[in-house]
Amino acid sequence: MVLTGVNSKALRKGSAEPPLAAGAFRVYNMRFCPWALRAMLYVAAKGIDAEVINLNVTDKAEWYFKKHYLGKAPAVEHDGNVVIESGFIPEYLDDAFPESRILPTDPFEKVQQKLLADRLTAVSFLLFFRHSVFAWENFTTKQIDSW
Ligand SMILES: N[C@@H](CCC(=O)N[C@@H](CS)C(=O)NCC(=O)O)C(=O)O
Repeated sequence: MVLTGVNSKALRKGSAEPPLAAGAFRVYNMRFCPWALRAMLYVAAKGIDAEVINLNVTDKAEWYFKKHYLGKAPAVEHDGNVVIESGFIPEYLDDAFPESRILPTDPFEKVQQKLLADRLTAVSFLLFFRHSVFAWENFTTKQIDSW
């Protein structure tokens, strides 16, 4: 598994859409975003070769709205499809790459996993706010640009 572009500069308004090679798998990421990290962790855990495009979601690139109607991170692009929402991306990845399935298939276990994911989302949301939004004055477009 190779993740390329993890440390690439965050793209913002005015940037050009990076060309996507045929058959390439792409993750639209925002650094330090817990929802984007969820997508990145699943892609890495499943061993998918992926190109990571970092986004500045405080100054969104115009072209990105063609991928995500709200311009949020994360999203994954694969075989001409863009899948959004960190809660749905793992399910998509397991269906598209069943050879490295992570999520349970048993109906009861599936529900337990979703309940756990919901509970953990609430925790990661609180941590994200504690570390970024409560320090919003330091969380500027300029700072994200320098990541
Ligand atoms: N429900 C979404 C939330 C994603 C989200 O809010 N991402 C933030 C970055 S941490 C974002 O893109 N914010 C920009 C915006 O809200 O316009 C998911 O789970 O994928």
